[in-house]
Amino acid sequence: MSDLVVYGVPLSQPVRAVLWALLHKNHPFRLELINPGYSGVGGSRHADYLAKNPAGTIPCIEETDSGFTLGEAHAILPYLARTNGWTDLYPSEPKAQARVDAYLHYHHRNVRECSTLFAAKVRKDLAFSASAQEQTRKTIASVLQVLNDAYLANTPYLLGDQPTLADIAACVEVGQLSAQYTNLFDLEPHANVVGWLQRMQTLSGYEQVHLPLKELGDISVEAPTIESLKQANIQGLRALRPS
Ligand SMILES: N[C@@H](CCC(=O)N[C@@H](CS)C(=O)NCC(=O)O)C(=O)O
Repeated sequence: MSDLVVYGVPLSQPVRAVLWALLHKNHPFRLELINPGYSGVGGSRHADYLAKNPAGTIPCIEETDSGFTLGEAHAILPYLARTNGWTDLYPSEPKAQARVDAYLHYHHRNVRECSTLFAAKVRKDLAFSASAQEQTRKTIASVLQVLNDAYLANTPYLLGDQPTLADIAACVEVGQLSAQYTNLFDLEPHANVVGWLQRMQTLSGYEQVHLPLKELGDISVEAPTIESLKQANIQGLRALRPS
């Protein structure tokens, strides 16, 4: 079997989605650290990395035997599912599969906005104005309503009785905001979302990929230091190593 390399850092949401799916399916991989937004060696904007993923973002995967590389978490997850037969997470029945795809497309510029609040605290190199953050909060509020009142109105998971790639992608975004982790948004008014997040905690791999967030803790009042971000990523990396 080809060795699989995942490029990224454990604190990144789309990286965590890919790692979680791999851990859940007991699929071997190696995480190689790539710093998001950094143009030096080991950064996502360095020429060596851009040759693997022209978007300059993490995650990216590489299959060592063929040299095949692929960026974009929502291309990576279905690719891994298709090539490894993960039909529980990504059903092969066309209509059920299309529903997962629809969520994965909806996610961007909607659920993914949860990370803008996170980035505003941790990415000192990016400037997020107060009005932009206010707009982000409005988007998150309306997204939570869609998840709560539509996706999760009648089912325990977003698309039915079992978790799929859609749940993994959504959980890494929404869950990070909870009081248990960064405490950046009040999720409590959305009971279906809160119940779903609790159910997602029982999915294998959850603990490992959420360890860096636990390490980081509440960042709602005080933005984390570079050192605490580094420590959180180190703890996240340790959690992925076989004991
Ligand atoms: N659409 C991409 C987004 C990935 C993304 O935004 N990753 C961030 C880290 S969480 C990144 O690499 N940022 C690099 C930069 O800001 O230059 C995906 O889902 O894979």
